[in-house]
This record gives sequence, structure tokens and C-alpha cells, in this order.
Amino acid sequence: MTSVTRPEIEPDAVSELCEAFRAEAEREREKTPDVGIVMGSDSDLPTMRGAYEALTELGFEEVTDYDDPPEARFTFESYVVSAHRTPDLMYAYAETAESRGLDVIVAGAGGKSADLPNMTASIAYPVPTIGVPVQEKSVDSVIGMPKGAPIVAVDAGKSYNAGLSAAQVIARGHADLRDRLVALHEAQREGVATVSRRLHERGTPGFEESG
Ligand code: AIR
Repeated sequence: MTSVTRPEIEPDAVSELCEAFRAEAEREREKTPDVGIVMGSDSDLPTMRGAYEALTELGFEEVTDYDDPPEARFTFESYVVSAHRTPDLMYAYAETAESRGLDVIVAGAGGKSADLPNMTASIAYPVPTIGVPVQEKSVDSVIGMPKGAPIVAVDAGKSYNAGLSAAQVIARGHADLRDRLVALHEAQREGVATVSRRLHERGTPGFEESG
């Protein structure tokens, strides 16, 4: 039998992290992360990175130390939480989400049994969860929720859109963030026209060469 071990991993790391979430839920803090990003494995990070990119483009900063949060008005945190390898950690994360101050969660997982987004949505309710199927084959398990157990989801791999959706949720109560979302959209719109003109004026080979 082959077993995979990561020597740097602490033996009580899961229970310590669960306790840390519960302790954080009890604490009164002026600043808490607004968005929680969770993924089933660090192998999901290349796909889930889009959520990080969308949020940072909108001026969010990542919280890596609750005792020393960044200056930015809007922040997010990131964790690896596996529904199947660490169900207790998933539970602790989602159960404490609201009391830890999160307004919205972005949850991504891959494989055919991508249950982190749907379970997080159930446990963290009423905090909304935006599910990201990391692979095409994960779509059904992410979105397949019964009546009364809602999840919002994006298409496979579209974590950038999940980040934008999370910001949209928060922006309903913050005009400044709403304006940043509109500006991002406008820049995207103008970008199409800029590329269009360049393609037309340079012609196809010239456009391809200019990169
Ligand atoms: N996964 C991890 N725990 C439960 C699930 N469904 C998913 C991860 C990842 C895939 O399994 O979200 O997409 C493979 O994980 P790994 O760690 O083997 O690379």
C-alpha cells in the first residue's frame, strides 16, 4: 500500500484550525474579512486564483493575520478545506462564517464529488455561497441542491466571475465598491473596442504578430 505523507504537516493541525475558527467566532473585532475563499485542495489554486484576481482588481486585500489586517476597506481570506478529507474542518469553517463576519463565501472543488460548495452553502446559510466547479465533471455536484437549500454557482473554472459575484453582493450596501465594479465593467467594454480597432487597422497577420 502506498501512502502519501507530507512531513511538514502538524499532527493536530485540523483540530487546531477548527478551534481557531471557533475562537475567532467569539472574538469582537473591528475588521473581519468580507469574503471567504475556500477550496478542496491546494491543487485547485490555479483554477481558483481567478477569485483572488477579481477581488484584488477591485481593491480587496487578502487577510493573512486576523490580528494585523490590511488597510483596505474590503478584504478576503483563503483556506483549503476538504469536504471528504476534513469534514470537521469544513463544518467549523462554514458554521462560524457568519459570526466571523464573512458576508459571502466563494467555494470551489473538483472531481465528480465536489461537495465543498454545496455543503458549505448548507452549513453557512444564510451567508450566501458562490460555488465554483473546478472541473466540468464537478458541475452537477456543485449545483445539484434540493429545494430550500440554495447555492449560487458559476460555470466550470469561472472563479473570476465568482469573485465578481461576491463583490456584487457586498456592493449592494457600499456605493464605493459599486462604482469600482462599474468601472471594471466599463474598462472591459472599452477594451473590446480598442482590440477591435487594432485588429482592423493592423490586419490579421499584423495583429497576430504584435501579440
Ligand atoms: N476534493 C478534495 N476533497 C474533496 C474533494 N472533492 C477535490 C479537490 C480537487 C480534487 O479533489 O477539490 O479538485 C483532487 O484533490 P487532490 O488534493 O488529490 O489534488
